[in-house]
Amino acid sequence: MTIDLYTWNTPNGRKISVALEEMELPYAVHPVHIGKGAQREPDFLKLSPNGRIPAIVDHEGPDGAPVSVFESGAILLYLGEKTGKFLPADLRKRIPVLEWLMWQMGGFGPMPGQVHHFLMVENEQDRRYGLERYMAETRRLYGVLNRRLEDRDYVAGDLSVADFAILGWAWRHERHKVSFSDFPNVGRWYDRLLARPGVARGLDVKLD
Ligand SMILES: N[C@@H](CCC(=O)N[C@@H](CS)C(=O)NCC(=O)O)C(=O)O
Repeated sequence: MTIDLYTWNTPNGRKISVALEEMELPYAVHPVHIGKGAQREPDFLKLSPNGRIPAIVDHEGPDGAPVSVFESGAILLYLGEKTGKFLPADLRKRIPVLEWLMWQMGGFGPMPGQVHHFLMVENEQDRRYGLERYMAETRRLYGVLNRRLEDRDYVAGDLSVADFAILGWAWRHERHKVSFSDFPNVGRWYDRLLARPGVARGLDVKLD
């Protein structure tokens, strides 16, 4: 049965369309126009109480009854559990997937997100302060990722939901002014992912 995906054309939204495509799950996109405040409408808040996209409704939940999930990291883990794809069952193998997924959710998203914000701030002094702080942290995180990818193809063993989570933000590297020429292992990982038809479909599908 089709999964309802409530989303918008943003990094956190793209993580889920990529995962759904790669997992070959049927889904229907319901655009939530965050520029017009649709994320604060009462019906959407019932699914996503934090008022942020993405959220999903799976009409065939764990016990066969519908279930809704918000927070992109929770959605990725749910879909991985549901399908048995891109999330190892073995605990030792799952640990790095959880580590790199949490690393993305806690830093490699919030930090470049602040760069996107401060790039639009009009006051020169405020913009400079914000950009200095958050660009430095964003570049530090790209450095961490670049070192991690020095001797491996994917961040946590086999291709996993952690790669999809990180990809959502790396997909916007130009917007937060990062060049892959400074982080060549990240660039190779990015090209490897984009060469996958499922990833390409997930990044292309219309979300707005
Ligand atoms: N931690 C949340 C963050 C979600 C998030 O920040 N979504 C943004 C779009 S990428 C949003 O809905 N923004 C609307 C707003 O800020 O009001 C997740 O990963 O799902």
